[in-house]
Amino acid sequence: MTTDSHPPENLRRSKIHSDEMLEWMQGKGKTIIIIHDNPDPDCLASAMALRHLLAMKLSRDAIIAFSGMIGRSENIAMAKELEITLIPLDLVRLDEFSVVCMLDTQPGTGNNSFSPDRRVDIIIDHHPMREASKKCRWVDIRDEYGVTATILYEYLLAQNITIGTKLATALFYAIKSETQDLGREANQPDRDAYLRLFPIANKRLLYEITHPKVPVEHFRTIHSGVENATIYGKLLVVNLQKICFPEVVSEMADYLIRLEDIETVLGMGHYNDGMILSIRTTSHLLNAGEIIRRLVAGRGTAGGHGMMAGGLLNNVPFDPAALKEVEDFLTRGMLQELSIGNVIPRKLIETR
Ligand SMILES: [Mn+2]
Repeated sequence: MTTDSHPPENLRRSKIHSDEMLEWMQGKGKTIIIIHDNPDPDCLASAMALRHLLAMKLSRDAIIAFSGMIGRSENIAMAKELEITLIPLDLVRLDEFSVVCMLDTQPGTGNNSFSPDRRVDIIIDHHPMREASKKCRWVDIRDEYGVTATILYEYLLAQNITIGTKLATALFYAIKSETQDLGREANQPDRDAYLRLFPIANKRLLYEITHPKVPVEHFRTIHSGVENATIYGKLLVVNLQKICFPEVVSEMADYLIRLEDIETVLGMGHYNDGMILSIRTTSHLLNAGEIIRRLVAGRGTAGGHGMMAGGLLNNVPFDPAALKEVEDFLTRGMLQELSIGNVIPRKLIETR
């Protein structure tokens, strides 16, 4: 709690930016909030918060649109328990909207399905700024933040808007999951938001979200992940082969990075016509986002931050030879990036 009469710099920035943005939106018509494909807790909570802000300040009901699917059981539970209404982007008539907002992603990044030729008015994100984003009208990109939801939390605070228990739970869970309880890439504003939201978050709902029932595929994926993991010194590479939903690759990367002596995990899995990729690292000397962009250069799209990143390799046919070729090519790239030479690969689990 700030007792000082001058709020910290970040809150002042949130106040000025949200004031001006809301003022600009005053006379405008229908509003759409676009989040990234295969939504995660951060973009879900951010969208819920922006929708609430617009309802309270402008009496405007915005719609939240996404593409892909929600596959991870925790995220399905979050959308259900917190009643977050989402509309598939393909079902939306985009010409009806006069204000387009994009959250936790930016135009043309490859992780949202909004045509890069269309106008975006508002971007709120914590990924590094893209060239194309600079021409949008309202851009609030803070790549020093661990979570986009923290920025939206600050807007609500700055605008004196009451945060109900479901919204508080959503924002709290977004910060909790994205930063792994403030342990990963969290900054002071994320810590402040987490601590202030904790008392108002509903603990029973939080429990439902963090302990969902999971389908048998979850255990099959753990099985195949453990069986298909190869260790190259401090690097672990896991090829999950065919996956049922995209987020499972990052989920397994988070699971396997806990292995002793492993510093970096490269995960991959085949989905639709491509290969979903995820990198996790505990090394502060590496930048996962830059590494993954170099790995997929010319063959797909990728992005991320220092310790976590994701990407997609396009046009990978589903056959064992092609999957092996992709795994070998990415592994070579990773070994080069991490300057690992002359290492004898070994399986995580030797099977007979
Ligand atoms: Mn995020």
